[in-house]
This record gives sequence, C-alpha cells and structure tokens, in this order.
Amino acid sequence: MQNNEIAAIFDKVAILLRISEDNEFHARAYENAARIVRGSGESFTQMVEGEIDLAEKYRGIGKGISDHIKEIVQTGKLKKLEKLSQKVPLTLIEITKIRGVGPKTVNRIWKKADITTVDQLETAAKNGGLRTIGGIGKKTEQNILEGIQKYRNWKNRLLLSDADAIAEDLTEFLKRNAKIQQFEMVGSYRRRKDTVGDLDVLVTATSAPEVMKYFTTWNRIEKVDSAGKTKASAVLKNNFRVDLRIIEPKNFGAALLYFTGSKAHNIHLRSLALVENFTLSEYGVFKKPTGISSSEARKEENWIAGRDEAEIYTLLDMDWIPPELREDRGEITASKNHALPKLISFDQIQGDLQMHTSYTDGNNTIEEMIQQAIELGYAYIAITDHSKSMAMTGGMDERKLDKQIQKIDSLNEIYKNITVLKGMEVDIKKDGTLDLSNSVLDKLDVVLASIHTHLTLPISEQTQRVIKAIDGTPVNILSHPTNRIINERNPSEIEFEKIFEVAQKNQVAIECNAQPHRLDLNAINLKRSKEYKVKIAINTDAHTRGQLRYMKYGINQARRGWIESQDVINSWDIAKLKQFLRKK
Ligand code: DGT
Ligand code: CA
Ligand code: CA
Ligand code: ZN
Repeated sequence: MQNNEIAAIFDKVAILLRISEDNEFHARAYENAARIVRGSGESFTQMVEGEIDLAEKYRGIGKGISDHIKEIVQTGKLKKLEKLSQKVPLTLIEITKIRGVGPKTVNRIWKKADITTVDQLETAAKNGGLRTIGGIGKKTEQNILEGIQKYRNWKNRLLLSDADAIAEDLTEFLKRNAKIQQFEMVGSYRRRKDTVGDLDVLVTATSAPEVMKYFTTWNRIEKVDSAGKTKASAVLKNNFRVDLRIIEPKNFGAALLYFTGSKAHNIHLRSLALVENFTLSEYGVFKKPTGISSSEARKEENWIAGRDEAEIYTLLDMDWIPPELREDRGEITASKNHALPKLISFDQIQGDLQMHTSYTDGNNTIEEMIQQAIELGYAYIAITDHSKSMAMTGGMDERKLDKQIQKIDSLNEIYKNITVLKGMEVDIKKDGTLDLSNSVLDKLDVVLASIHTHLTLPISEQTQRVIKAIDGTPVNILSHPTNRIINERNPSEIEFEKIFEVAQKNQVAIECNAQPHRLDLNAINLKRSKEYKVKIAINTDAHTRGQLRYMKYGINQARRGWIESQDVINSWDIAKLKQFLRKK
C-alpha cells in the first residue's frame, strides 16, 4: 500500500465527517494524518511491517491514527470508513469536489433534497429543484452548474504528484519483466506539467505479445479497454488512464519525441523539418525529395534517424530541448540559435525560504524542520510562520514572534552547518497594509507577504493591494501570488506586469510555491518574470517535515518557466542571499 493510498482513505473519512457533523477538530485530525502520510518520504507500509512506533515518530499522529494506519496496511481498508459510509453515502464525496459546493452545502442538499450524486445535483439545479433549500437562488444554481462543468473537464486529470506515485509503481512493475528492454513515461507527465490527463508509456521489448499480456495483469488496472499488437489502453481503479505502446528500438527516439509532445511543439518541429526537406513522424526522420508527399516519403529507404531524440534535433541543426520547455513558447527558435536557458535543477538549490512549524499550523518543531533540511543537504532555511490575523492557524503577534526569534537564535548556536533565518509569512490585509508593523518586521532576516483573504477583488484593486504591500516595505518575497488551488480555486486576478515592475524596483522576489496543488505562479508568468528581471524564490511552504521534499515540484514548474539558477535566490550562497534580503 502506497502512502498516497493510505492518505486517500483518511481524506475520505475527513470529508464524510465534515459532511455529517459539525466538529472541526474531528475532521482535522484525519486531514492532518493525510497530510503527514502523503508528504512523508518514508513508506508507512514498511514502517508498520518494521513495527515502528508511528505515534512516537510523528508529531500529529496519535494512538488512534496510528492504529488506523496499521489496520489499513494490514487489511487494505478501514472499518471506520466503512461504518461512516453506511451513514453517509460515499458518492457525496464527489459532490464536494465541485467548486463552490462545500461539505455544509452537500449536507443540506442531501438531507433536504435527497441528492447523492453529481448527476442528480445537475438535474436539480437545472429544474429549480434546489430552490426549496434555504439560501439557494438563481445565482448559486448557475454557479453550481458551472462548477459541475469544470469538474467534469478536470475529473480525471491527476496532480503531477499523484501521477508520480502511479508512475513509480508502474516502473517497479515493468522492471520485473525480463522481456522489457527500455521504457519511458512520456506525454504531459514527461513535460512535468502540473496536472496529467493520462499517462503515456513507451516500451521496447523482445516479445511484444508477452509484454502486452503482462501489462494487462498490473494490479492497478480496473479495465482493459483495448490491447492490440502494439498498443494497449487501460483504466486504473482511480479512473486514470494509461496508454502503453510497444516501439521498435530503431524508432524509440522518434516515438519519444512524438509522444512527449506537446502537440504544438510537434507541429512546429515538423514544419521546420519540411523546410530542410525532411519529414518527421513517430517512426523517424525521413528524407523528403521535393515533389513527393510526406506520407510517400516515409518509407524504409528514406529513413535517416530515429533511435534517439538528440540525433533528431541535431539533424535539424538544433540543441536537444528539455521536455519541460516543449510547449512552443519560443524554445524551438532558442534551440536553433543555441540559446536555450540552463534550467534550474534540484542540486543547485541551497535552501527553502517558506515553512511553517508547530508555532502556528505546521506539524513539526523548528528542530525537526532543521533536521529534515540537513538531510536534504541545505545550507539554510527560513522559518516563516503565519502572522496574527490568521487566527485559525495560531498566527503570531509580536510577543510570540519574539519568543520564536529567541528560540531560533539559540538553535543557530547548536546547528553550526546550517543557517536558520528568522522569517515570517505576514498577511496582507484587505487595504494592502501588513499585519505587523515595520518595526516588528525589521527584526527578521526575511519577510514573506501573502494574501489569504478577499481573493476575488477586482483586478485593479487587487493589484494596488499587492503593490502597496511590497512598495517601500520590509517585504522580501511575495508568496503564492495568485492563490490558485488546482481544480479548486481560480487564481486571483492581478496585473503581473505592474507587480513585476514594482517588485524588481524594491528587490522583492516572487515565490514559485512548490505545493503540488498550488504551483500558482504558472509557467507563462514565470517566463514573463524574467523579462522584468524579477528574482524568484522556489519554496515548499511545508507544513510537515516531509513536505520539504515538495521542492521538486517547484523546480519542475520553474523549469517550465525557463528559470535558471541566476534567477533563483535560494540557489545562491548565504552571503549573496543575505545581501539580497538586506535590500538596497
Ligand atoms: P494530457 O494527457 O492531456 O495531460 O496531455 P498530453 O500532452 O500527454 O497529451 P496526449 O496524452 O493526448 O498525447 C500525448 C502526446 O502525443 C502529445 O503530447 C503529443 C502527441 N500527440 C497526440 N495527438 C497528436 C496529434 O494529433 N498531433 C501531434 N503532432 N501530436 C500528437
Ligand atoms: Ca498524456
Ligand atoms: Ca494519451
Ligand atoms: Zn500561506
């Protein structure tokens, strides 16, 4: 059982509890458990099998949750969930995924209108059947219908982090078959897109029929839709689709290129090839004498390359293009000019500048975060708990912050190989002022500012709000600038050009938030930030020690935004970073 699967069971319990009762703490305990298990880099199955005391090892996991985890690992299910689902229909969980329909609303439409499925909800919203429920009018009906539409479009797209878990499992499975020579996951997965619609897998094999048969026995498969000689398509138990193709070794590079996409990149590349009298397909590069159509040209005697990707790009007089860039956003021209960016990579990262601890809503102590950071090989981290207006997180006022500062000073005496920066994620209030005064913030090494409320202000007002917060203030980093949550919350509307300009002038970095469901600074805005010479901070915003590993998702996103080491303040050494943080 993978950590993700255990976490998914806890998520279900939490949602059912939120629908059926009004006990914040009860549901939170399960959400917390999901967060810890999902974020952890260690296998809970192995720990249970090794009889490790989970309650002792993990702050935030008590005896009850620890027993639950054992039960899940040992039996594959959880009685608590089964019992709950007899009371509250499991199908209601799906309804809570619709944007704008929270557990409280679900409770009412279930109790008052006997609605338990998305289809029923849609019918009711169309027929005015929700009007009988207090508080639902025409506007809400409209929102629900739009939400359902969006939900259906997104339903089977997975977060990259969830696709990673599936891909790892598939990798293990494919490695166990001796008839498989080479394989690679391609498509949006290889381009490291924030969500993945389906997983495309390429394989070379010594016996295609045997490998085809083997693939269909993978235990995650719910239904095999088709399995031909060289192509199989299957739907997994979580509704995610996997397409597998068996490729001749001779074509592997061409297939890799074709099926990695994006489609726009492929189309542009093919048009370039034509100019050079080549034709490009998933089978290779072929000579195309003028006067002959592409399909006529694609035959054995015209084949010139296809074994690996690099040789195809070289043939077109281009540098190999990292998959993250293949979106037809200028990478083809840059490659032709031998001017591709040297993309940031994890080994260049020296520290993490946003994380929360048990001082506010994090699960771990400062010491535990430090230890994890040391394991990751970091030279520095910043502790950045919330400020006081975030009351539900236990946000800090000046007194609590002073205590934390003292604590960090004493820890810096103990841990000599890592620098712990004193920081805070200060809340930007509705009027653009900061939650704590400049004199308080001046005590800190690094100040992050972010918006957590009033996310839907008109674009000009929102932009002015953010500008006010970073212009001539102690702020060093604007964090999660749009607040979008994938598949749940639209980004706030802000005018990035204006904000980039003010940020650059004030020596303020913009955060590329690495939480896999956030990644709210998208690739296009990241790329635009470079035009304004704005610096970027790639931060995990970790709320558990395990979540510090989410750095890789921030890196993926930054790479998709053409970001290089020189742009990223937390890839710099501590001296250079401190100079930046001191401002001009
Ligand atoms: P996804 O699965 O929606 O996250 O996105 P992709 O990019 O993985 O798209 P998918 O799975 O439909 O197809 C995989 C790749 O195959 C795609 O990135 C490019 C290539 N491809 C698919 N259809 C076409 C096509 O009609 N023309 C070209 N040139 N390439 C295609
Ligand atoms: Ca795909
Ligand atoms: Ca596909
Ligand atoms: Zn935050």
